[in-house]
Amino acid sequence: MFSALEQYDPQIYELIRQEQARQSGVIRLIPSENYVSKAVMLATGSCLTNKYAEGYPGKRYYEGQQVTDLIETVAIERAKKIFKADHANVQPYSGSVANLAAYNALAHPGDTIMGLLLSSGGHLTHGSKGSITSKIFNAAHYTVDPATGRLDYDEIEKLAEKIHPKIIISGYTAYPREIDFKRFGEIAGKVGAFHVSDIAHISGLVVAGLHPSPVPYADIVATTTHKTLRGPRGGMLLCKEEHAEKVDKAIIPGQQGGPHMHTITAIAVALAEADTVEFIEYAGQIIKNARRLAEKLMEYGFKLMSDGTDNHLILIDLRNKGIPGKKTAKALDRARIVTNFNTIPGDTSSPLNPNGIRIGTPAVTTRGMKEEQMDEIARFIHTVVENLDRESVIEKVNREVLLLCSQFPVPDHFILPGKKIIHPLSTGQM
Ligand code: DSN
Repeated sequence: MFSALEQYDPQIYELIRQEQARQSGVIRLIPSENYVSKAVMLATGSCLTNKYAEGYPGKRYYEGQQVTDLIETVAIERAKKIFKADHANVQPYSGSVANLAAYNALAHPGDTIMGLLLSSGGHLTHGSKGSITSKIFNAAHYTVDPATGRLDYDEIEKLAEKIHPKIIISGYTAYPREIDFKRFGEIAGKVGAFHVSDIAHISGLVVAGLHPSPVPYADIVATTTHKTLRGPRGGMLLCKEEHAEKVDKAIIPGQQGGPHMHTITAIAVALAEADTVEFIEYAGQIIKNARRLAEKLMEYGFKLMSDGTDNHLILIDLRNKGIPGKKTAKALDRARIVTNFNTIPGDTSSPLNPNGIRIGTPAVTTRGMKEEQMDEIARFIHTVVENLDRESVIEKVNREVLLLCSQFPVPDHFILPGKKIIHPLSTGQM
């Protein structure tokens, strides 16, 4: 397949190789990113990309579904099994679409949805200003306790009692602590709200049994499939039987047309991979790595949101260092350490230049890195942060990172044939 690509479109082939070299030659700490297996990659690039399949297995609007029906049914059954859910819909194109469909299944335009504020770690689609979710619905937000950086369930309950939302959203994009989904279910029950849980970040930890599952306590659970779950880029909805029909209708005809069958095929593969002892070990190592990285960063004087982590994610509050997040993320990138700048709770700066950096361990753990390498990564981050404007120091870290990357190669299917590329990123280029 790749030689055909090289032959027909050498320009794109070369760009893919450059991205492959980049992914191989940097420490990827963006907590929502990962490296998929060869099997997932193959399924994503398979002939299923050629098929339209509007509808659901056994109820399609196009003929020729002899195989697609079987594949989607396998994906649904695997999702139901590993998440212990009554019903699964594997068609959402992404987490954003999945969230919107969950709201549309349970609420009407103008109803109130209540989620965590973006700057406290919520997602855009949890009713953030600028998102279509805040235009369709009346959005209200809770925050984390600024003193502890943690959810304050009593405050969440008080707000819910005051505003009586139609939907309460749990699950986050930048929250490093365990979530009490049972309590959310109780709060929702008390005020007559539905409970939607967005576990895009932690779904891999949930299926591994290393984070409590919201499935018993939420009306609908939404997730992406490519973060800790380590599948292709896609989305999924899980729900109780009573909401199954509404959920399916919210996806099609509600929001989507033809499902991306190549993605659903790869989701099926990823769900089988997640149902293994090896995956549980992987998920456990993600958490061990994140804890170790957090501890080491704190030893270097970094202030972390909530003083640590329970999951795969760490939010660094840079205010005590007196440096902005964007400048720090750019300097780290020049040192081959890829992060994203992020708001932190109570941040008064613009989201385009906030005071935090968000990092996580799913991708480096897939490369086989363990606690010892987390110590090195913490040292690299400390060195860069203490020397933001000293390019010679950043260049030295850059070389050390490249050496570390070479000792923990990316999965071998990443390597497309051709002349070896060293990712060209170096000091001063960004
Ligand atoms: N963009 C994802 C993340 O990085 O958390 C959420 O959609």
